[in-house]
Amino acid sequence: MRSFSYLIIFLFFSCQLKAQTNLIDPAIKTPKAVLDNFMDQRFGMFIHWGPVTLRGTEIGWSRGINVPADDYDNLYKEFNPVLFNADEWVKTAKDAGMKYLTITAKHHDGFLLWPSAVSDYNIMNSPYKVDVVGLLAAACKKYDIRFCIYFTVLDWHDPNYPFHKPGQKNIDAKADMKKFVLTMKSEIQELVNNYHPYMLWFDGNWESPWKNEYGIDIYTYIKKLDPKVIINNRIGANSEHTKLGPEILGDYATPEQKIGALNMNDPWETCMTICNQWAWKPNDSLKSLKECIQTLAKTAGGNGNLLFNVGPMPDGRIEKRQATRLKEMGNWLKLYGESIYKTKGGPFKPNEIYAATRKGNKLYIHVFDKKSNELILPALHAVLVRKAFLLNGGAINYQQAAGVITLQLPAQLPDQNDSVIVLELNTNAESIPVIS
Ligand code: JFZ
Repeated sequence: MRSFSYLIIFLFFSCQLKAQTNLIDPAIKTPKAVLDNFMDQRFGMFIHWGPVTLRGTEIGWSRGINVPADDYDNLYKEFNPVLFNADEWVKTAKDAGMKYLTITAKHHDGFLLWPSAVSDYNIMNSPYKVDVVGLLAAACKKYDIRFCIYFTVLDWHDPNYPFHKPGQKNIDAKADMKKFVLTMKSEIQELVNNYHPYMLWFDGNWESPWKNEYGIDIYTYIKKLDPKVIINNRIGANSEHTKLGPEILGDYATPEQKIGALNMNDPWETCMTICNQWAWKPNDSLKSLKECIQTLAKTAGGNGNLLFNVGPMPDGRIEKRQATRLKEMGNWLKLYGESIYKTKGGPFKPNEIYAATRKGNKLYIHVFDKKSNELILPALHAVLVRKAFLLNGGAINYQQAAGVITLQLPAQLPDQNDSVIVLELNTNAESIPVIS
């Protein structure tokens, strides 16, 4: 009897394991080399945009809350962003040192920024009548920026989706999820076939109508259209976006509005707004340059990417102050980019004083703040510092005793936001285990 129950338990767990590891056929999962390439980019531009900018409220979330649904759903009839210039947006990303760009082709309000044969609720029925997604894809190609597409799962506008506004609890009996998933697939087919995105950034997967089986179906479908497309971890029925694992669908984790934790195994990308709101809001508070640069350095220090969001205005332009802030980040990256792009994070955990990145035999210490004349780093055993110097500057005096590295900081740090000290090691910095 006893061994029988063990058998049952064993069978139960092995079935679970099988179900988990077989979520997606390993033969079609995005190859590691593709994801490694994605993680080398480190910095991308997120763009939240649509007719809702005419009201200055949050995209999707304000529908039926701050803006009556009927008003919201008719905004596209006035949406005429005549100053939109795809090249200018992409140049703004390029000058910021960004390597990829992700546009909200479809957000929770269901409006499509591309000419679609699937739904009339699209940009060609606005007075503007311009293929925003297509022009951005072309501009990205021109400036060598990888083009990515945000696509929502939940759609509060579609009658076939059971919820029609944020927080709704009662299911619309007239909704039809099977038809809804078919619509999604047709839209995704248009996007993948016409614009060849590097990545699809799904979102809105946390409401109860969405099931893992739909996510598996969509992931598999995309891979048939283009095996190389990268897919984030918001396509299965999970609401925990910071995690990755065999039970979670998708290629990389997506912590939101917070810097992800140091992780040398799972690829991740933090998405964060340059102001507070995702979509444009007049006079929204803008992050300081210090916060912007340190966010990027702490993200790289945790071995992740930063997808930094701007919300262009209803006339089609990115706000001058947002573009200026991005340019300032780009200026910093021109000097210090070596310590960000194509690096790994760690081995130290990022904190308020410093973060570390590494490449080859170099360890880059990003110094945020000078609390005293010395910066003491945790012990690195069996690793010797051969040389220490400021990136773009002179030598740094240091001692190393029992592994502990003590750096003598200059009287004044050369960069008030992030000064980088390079430590040349006697070994490959990338193989040092994480110091916890
Ligand atoms: C989601 C979107 O809803 C948001 O509009 C934006 O596009 C961002 C990048 O992703 O953010 C979320 C996700 C989950 C919740 C709220 C916002 N939630 O569960 O309350």
